[in-house]
Amino acid sequence: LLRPAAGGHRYELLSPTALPRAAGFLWNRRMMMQMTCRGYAVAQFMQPEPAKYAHAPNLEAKTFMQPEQGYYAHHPGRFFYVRDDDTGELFSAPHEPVRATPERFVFSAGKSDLAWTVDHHGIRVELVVSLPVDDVVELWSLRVTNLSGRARRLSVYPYFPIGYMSWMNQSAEYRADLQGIVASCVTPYQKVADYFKQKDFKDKTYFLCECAPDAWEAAQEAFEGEGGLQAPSALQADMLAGGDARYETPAAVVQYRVTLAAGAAEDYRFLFGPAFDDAEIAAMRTRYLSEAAFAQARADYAAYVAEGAGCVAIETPDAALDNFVNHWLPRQVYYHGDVNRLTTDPQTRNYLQDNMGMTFVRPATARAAFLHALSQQEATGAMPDGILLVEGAELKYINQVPHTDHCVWLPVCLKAYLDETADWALLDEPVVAADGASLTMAQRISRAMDWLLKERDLRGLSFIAQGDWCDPMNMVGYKGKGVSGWLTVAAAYALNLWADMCAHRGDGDDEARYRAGARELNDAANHYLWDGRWFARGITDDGVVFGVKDDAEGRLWLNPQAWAILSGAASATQRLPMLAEIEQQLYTPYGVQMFAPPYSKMRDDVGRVTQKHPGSAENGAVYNHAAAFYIHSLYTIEEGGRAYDLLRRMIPGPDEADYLRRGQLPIFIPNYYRGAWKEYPRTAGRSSQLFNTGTVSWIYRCVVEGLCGLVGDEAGLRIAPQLPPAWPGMRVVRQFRGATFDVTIRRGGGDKVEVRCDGEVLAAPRVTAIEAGRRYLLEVSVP
Ligand code: CEZ
Repeated sequence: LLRPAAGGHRYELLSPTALPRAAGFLWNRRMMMQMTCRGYAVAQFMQPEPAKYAHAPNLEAKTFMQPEQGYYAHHPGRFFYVRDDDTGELFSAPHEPVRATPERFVFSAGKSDLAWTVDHHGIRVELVVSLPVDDVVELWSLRVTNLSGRARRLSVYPYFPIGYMSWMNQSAEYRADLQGIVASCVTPYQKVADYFKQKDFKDKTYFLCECAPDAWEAAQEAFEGEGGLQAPSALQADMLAGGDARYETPAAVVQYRVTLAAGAAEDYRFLFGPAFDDAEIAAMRTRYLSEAAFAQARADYAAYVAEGAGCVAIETPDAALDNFVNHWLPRQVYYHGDVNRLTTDPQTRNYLQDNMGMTFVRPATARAAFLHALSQQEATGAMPDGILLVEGAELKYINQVPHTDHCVWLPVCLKAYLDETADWALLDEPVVAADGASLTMAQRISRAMDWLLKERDLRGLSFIAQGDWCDPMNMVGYKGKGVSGWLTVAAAYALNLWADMCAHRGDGDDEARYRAGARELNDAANHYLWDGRWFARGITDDGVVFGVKDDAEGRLWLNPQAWAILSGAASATQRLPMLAEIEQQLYTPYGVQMFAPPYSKMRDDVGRVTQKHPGSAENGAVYNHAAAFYIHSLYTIEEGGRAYDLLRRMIPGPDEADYLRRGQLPIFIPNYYRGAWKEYPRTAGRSSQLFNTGTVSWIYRCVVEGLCGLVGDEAGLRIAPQLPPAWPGMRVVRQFRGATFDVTIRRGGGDKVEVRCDGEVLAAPRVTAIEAGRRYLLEVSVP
């Protein structure tokens, strides 16, 4: 059904029906595309806001990537029909729309391309799509091979639906001068001001052919006719009719007639993408549409993706885990950090956490991002809801809703960066904000911490306004009184971390002040929110404590527990019942749920989270971001066994039943797997397929710092691996401050970690005076 290939660099899925929504994704700095194994595609590019060039007509909030994206016959996709011109027999690759049962099917997701091999009735179709590094265009190659042992007369028809572009103006035609189909539209608008914003939009979608086709059709309905997409009417005729689309829904279909001798093959290349005008289309053709240019673009793009290689390579008893950690996890971290999920106003918490991940890939990017974020700090010390990345960007959607947690992420993410780089000079960098005030980074973080201390009620608990980390928890505090239990302990954790950093900088007064603030927050949490066996999630505007044992729904929430562990609010005695209750109430075979039981109806003193489908997203799914916090917290209290168990459940597979249930390839972590394990067992474990998630930076950190236990400090590398109980050992190659650490970890007889460095026993498990460029051999024995 599924297997790694090319030493883990690729994953192959051998059925088009078993995991129908299984998909791979590609991105560059201007665009992204996600394609399912069956040929459906969601692609968007930045102009500068996300926009589409192949359209589905009926998506609400259509610039979002949707969880569990639904696909249907007319959904955008990239399809290739093949007809036997003698028998009329038809099939299509990758699988849609004909859905013929192939003799062989391989969907091969690579790091820098997606590929398919589909055999049907003696004909092999091989497809590859890749992207260039810095342009918005899909590079498609197609090879058709005759395996049937006799000559065949075929028609080959790429079919790239363009879809409903605009109710104002849309059309398409074949352009002999450009050798392809060009569709044009006017992005709809009504306000005059939008004309000026949109007049430079790329309102053309082109499909270019390297070799002139024999025929074409540009109108979707004319192509489909009465036959439907499984047997389009236009494919009943000998040749496509050469039609155009005049205020009709455009499609790009071309026909090649080819006679293939036994064993012979034919290659084709195509470009698909958006453009402003003909000149741009012609330029793209010149730049990319040749065998040599494709090869060069693929090599360049592969090199770009390879820059996101991360800082560890592991060899453990679990080969599937190794594949994921060595190849795919850093790729996903890099995607988030390098292109900020292709938004112009990332949520502040996302921006900071995505850059926390970048610390392990390219620390200079993280550094610049922390400074950039702080340059948008408000005069009050508050951080805005989103960080604007380009000139003219605006805070949109969720960023217009006031959330109160953004300051927390500053010390939290900085901690990982400082551990990795020891770049303490960063804190003395001047940062000028919009009001012209120039403060050092350290002063700005202090202001942010002061803001957190100020935004509390009389009990000392943190106000939630219209949300904290949990976006849709929008009605706990919209009247101005409600407080967040999670934010209270998260703020305490942030203050403690900042107090540590102040101490390190020799700033004793600040250290004392923030330490005292953290203590107050922790005390308040214990006083008002400890429910006997766990911490409550918050207190509503009307004074109702929720996330407590008497709640029939939303009884136990993971985040307050994870962060109470991190903040120190939870004593070792409190942790015992907490961990036990989490295991009992929240564990599923697919990971740990964000809370349970899920809400079945609106609770208007909690908010929109209760309206999501039970078990989906924040309403009691295995929300991986929340699970990652918990895993991280477990590593900090040396619960490595529990931590690893949950970390492993986050990755699909390796057994077939698990793949079928999740419906996803082990090439990314989705933002959630369905929860509601007790209420809706049939759908539990199903992947959201959404690869945008704050999870990955945390999981990478958990692997490096927790599992491998290779954490930096101001002068060296500390070594404290936390092997899962069943493992006899593992190997790690860790890049750290320019040096390479080749680490062999074995379970030894002792009762503490013992390290030999280049053969010599170290007095403590820590390597100092690290020399860049050197290779260190570490032999580590763990209890
Ligand atoms: O968005 C994420 C946010 O990007 O939800 C997380 C939050 O911490 C992240 O910053 C948890 O709430 O209903 C909503 O608005 C949702 O909150 C989504 O937009 C959610 C999506 O899952 C996108 O990844």
